[in-house]
Amino acid sequence: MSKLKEKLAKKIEEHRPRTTRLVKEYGDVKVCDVTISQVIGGMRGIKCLVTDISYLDPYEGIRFRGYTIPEVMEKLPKPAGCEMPYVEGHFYLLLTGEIPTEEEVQEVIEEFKKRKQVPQYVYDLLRSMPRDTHPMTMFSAAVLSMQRESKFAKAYAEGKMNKFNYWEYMYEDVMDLLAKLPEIGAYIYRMKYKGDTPIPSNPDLDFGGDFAHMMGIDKPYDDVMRMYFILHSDHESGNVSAHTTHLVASALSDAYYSLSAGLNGLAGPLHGLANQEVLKWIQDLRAKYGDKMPTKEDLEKFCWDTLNSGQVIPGYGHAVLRKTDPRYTAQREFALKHLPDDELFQIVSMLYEVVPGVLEKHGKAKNPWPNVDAHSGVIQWYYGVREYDFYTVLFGIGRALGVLANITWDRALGYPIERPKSVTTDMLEEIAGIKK
Ligand code: CMX
Repeated sequence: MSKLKEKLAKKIEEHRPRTTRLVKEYGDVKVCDVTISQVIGGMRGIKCLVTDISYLDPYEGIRFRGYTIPEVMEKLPKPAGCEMPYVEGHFYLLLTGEIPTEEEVQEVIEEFKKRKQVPQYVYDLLRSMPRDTHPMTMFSAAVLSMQRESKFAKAYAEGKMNKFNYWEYMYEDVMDLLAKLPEIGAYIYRMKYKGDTPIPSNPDLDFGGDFAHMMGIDKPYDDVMRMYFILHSDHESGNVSAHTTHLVASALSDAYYSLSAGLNGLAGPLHGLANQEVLKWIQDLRAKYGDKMPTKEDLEKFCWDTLNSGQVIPGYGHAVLRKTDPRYTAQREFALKHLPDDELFQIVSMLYEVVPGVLEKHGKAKNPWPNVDAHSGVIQWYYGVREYDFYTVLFGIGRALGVLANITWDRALGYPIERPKSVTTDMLEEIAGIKK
């Protein structure tokens, strides 16, 4: 057993009695009430999911295992000469709740190395798809196609497992799957946009470093991607990609089925696809003003044109956050250091000054501030990744770290199949006292 798995086994044993006790002794204690607007309005704010891996405060933003983004970036071990921490160390933190030592990070790197070989049939599948297929469709299909490798599904079919060791097979699938995602993502990119010139993996590199190498982009893109994967990893359990992955896994579907489903949710324009929408929107803005740098007044007018045509301003607003997303701020700080004079970055900075005021005047969005997606495309663009329909795949590789850590714990703690109850409109009208 790997040291990471051993550590996890110990943590799970310690944690299980807490969950059992809450259900057995305090199962009837109320957590919150539910209103009609929550029932109709996408369950917004209903407290009905459990995760200890991250927590999103509306005003502070995300904490991973209790650590803020600056704390994570400062405390996790980094590769020599690099600005950003190892992605493997962040995964260790998400899974165990502990900041790993350099040696513990190296063990995860070794684990991934052993598991990173992508089966040939995945490449064959990707190559058989029409080249204009959206990269998220390719990515999700690649993940799903590997379901035949699932150790959980195989052991379940053989009747080998009992409930208490389900998680061990889930862990194996999660590690196998995560190790392959950078190569699959980079392969899609090079096949689709770079004249079908995939670059083989370099086994001596870490998750972020190898991804940058396979994308064919020089330093500091490796640091960009370490930062990017860490920032996008987890945002507690209620967002569409995390919730979908959890929901599908709750039926004892394996990690391949579950992650593929979560990625399909991430591909929606109100969720992860917003990063491509932001770049598209900014390119439309630039096309409108030609070579001239737009003024703040131009930007304001462009925002109103978007809103008046019934569209949302991509990259702004959030279902939970009520301030600037600290994931936006972390990327802004990186851009201020590495690309302060970039024209696109300057437009993004001006938008930060203009959009919140416009959205406040518009009076609909509960949160007028930027989210993670408002900034991510600009940095990718600067380092040469200009095919913006690829951006959500980058989000997906990062998001996999969080959702896969979560479903490992879901299975360890025996969370049951998810099954909320629906009501009819007649029933709601009766509850509201409109109808007798
Ligand atoms: N531009 C215009 N209108 C917006 C808006 C925006 N950026 N954000 C919210 N609104 C509108 C909503 O469409 C809604 O309008 P209706 O009452 O007509 O339906 C109203 O304001 C209230 O919405 P809300 O409660 O503030 O926000 P929700 O929780 O319903 O939705 C989100 C959250 C992110 C989907 C929404 O803010 C949005 O569409 N933003 C733009 C897309 C985006 O950036 N998505 C990425 C989010 C981060 C991620 O998951 O990757």
